[in-house]
This record gives sequence, C-alpha cells and structure tokens, in this order.
Amino acid sequence: MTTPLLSQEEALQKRDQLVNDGFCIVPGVLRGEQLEEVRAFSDDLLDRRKVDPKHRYQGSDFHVGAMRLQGTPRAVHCAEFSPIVDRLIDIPEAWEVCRLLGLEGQKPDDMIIILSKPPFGLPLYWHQDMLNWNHPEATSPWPTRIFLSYYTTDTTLENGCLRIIPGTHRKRIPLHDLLPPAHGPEIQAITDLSHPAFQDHPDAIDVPVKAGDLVINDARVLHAARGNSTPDRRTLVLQWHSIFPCPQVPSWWRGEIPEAIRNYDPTLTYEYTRTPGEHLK
Ligand SMILES: O=C(O)CCC(=O)C(=O)O
Ligand SMILES: [Fe+2]
Repeated sequence: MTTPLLSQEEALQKRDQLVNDGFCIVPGVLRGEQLEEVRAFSDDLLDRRKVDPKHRYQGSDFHVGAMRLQGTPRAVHCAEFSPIVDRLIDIPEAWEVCRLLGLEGQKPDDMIIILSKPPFGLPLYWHQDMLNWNHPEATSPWPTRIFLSYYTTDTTLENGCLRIIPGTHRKRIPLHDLLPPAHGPEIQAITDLSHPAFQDHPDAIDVPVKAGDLVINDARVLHAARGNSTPDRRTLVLQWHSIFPCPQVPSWWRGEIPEAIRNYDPTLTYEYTRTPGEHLK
C-alpha cells in the first residue's frame, strides 16, 4: 500500500481553504521522471519559440494541446500538441487529490499553458481569470472553474513566486475596480509599474512552492506574480478544469445556495466578460 497524498482530515482542510481563500496547495504531486519530462519539454519549447512582447508580464503564453484535442474545435487555440500533455493532465495522483477534496463533475480543457518568467523577468499584474462573470455560476460559493498549476522549479520571493489576495474570488475589494481586464490590450499596454495592478497590497500573501507541488486556484481569485531577480528561468505549466457544472451543487455542501443558482435557467445564455459585475459583492 502506498501512503495517500492526503489524509481525510488534510483533504477537508484543503477543500475549506479552496472554498474560503480561493486556492490551496498539495505538495509533491508531479514527481520524479514525469517532473523531469515536463521540465525538459517546457525548456525546449521556450528555447525554440519567441515570446510576443505583449506577453512580457506573463513571461510567455504558449498553449500546447493534448493529442486527444486534435480534430476538436478547441484545437485552434494550440499551435502544437504533445502526448506529454495527455500524460500530465491524466496524472492519477492529481485526480486522486481532486477526488479526495470532493471536486465533482470535473472536466479538463485538454491543453496546458506554459507561463515562463525569463531570467530577470518582469512581475505579473494583479488579475483574475474568470471569463463568465455575467453567468449565475459567478455567484457560486464553491469553485466552478479552477486552474491547476505545477511550477517546474522551486519558486521564491526572488524568482517570481505566485501572490494571492485570499477571499477576493467572492468578495469585491477596491482593487477590482482599478484593474483592466486580465491579459487584454489595456493591461498589456501598461508601462508604468506604479499602476495599482503592480502595487503591493496589504492583504496579499506570497505563495512560494516546491517544483511539482499542485496549486489549485479558483479562476476568480485575485493573483499576481513577483518579478524574477535571478539569472534562472521560472516556469509554470498550467491547466484549466471545469467542476460542478452549473447548477450542480457539491454533494458535501451544507451552506446556502445562491438564488441565481437555485433559479438557474439552462435556456438562457450570458455574454462572456472578464469584468466582475453585480455577481461580485
Ligand atoms: O506566472 C504565474 O505564477 C501566474 C500566471 C497567471 O496567473 C496567468 O498568466 O494568468
Ligand atoms: Fe492568472
């Protein structure tokens, strides 16, 4: 018998953190040869391909599809495909972690995004990545869209670790109203790093991790990354998953269910927007 990655008690504590703070970390999920394989793959891709200057704050933004994505409509978002991506998305330990946390109805996007910070690379602006703020799912107290992150090196305050403002996935703060939509032309055009998108925030926390730790984030939480002040590249390999498809309520949920979800009408459609509206109080 191998030791489980998380005890039941730890899993509940991680789930509470994901629900309340908007993120949690499970150590040592991507390991050994598979971690080496992902590191070598991302290094090779980053050596081969040129970063568009508009991605200078993200460091890079390369989408790589799973082999099984080929021939589907979403394949258009990827310039290349690799079986390494299928293997990375399918890691049994990661699925076991998600099962232990009670993430239900989970569906991966079948692609990864390589976000590298080059040596001495810039910090990343504060942002959140929810695309569907008009939809009733945006009111959900549980996550419905998550990104699973593996960093291929240890991350530190010096090489560009992730930063998070806990709780901002469900609670509006003044910063929300000062931020241009994430990864769009307006935020990418900022040249003055004294803009609020790059300022420290009293409630921000640093999230340094070890290579191969699994970071699970709610798409709605405000996050950023420190700049890289070292001569070594810092790479993040990120994957998107949908969970609890609206109006599905987690089997373990004991709290209130928002009215917008209780009254969900599947025949209505909502325009995509990255800007939080009335669903973020
Ligand atoms: O580089 C990081 O650590 C975070 C990247 C990110 O959140 C993004 O590009 O949307
Ligand atoms: Fe992000």
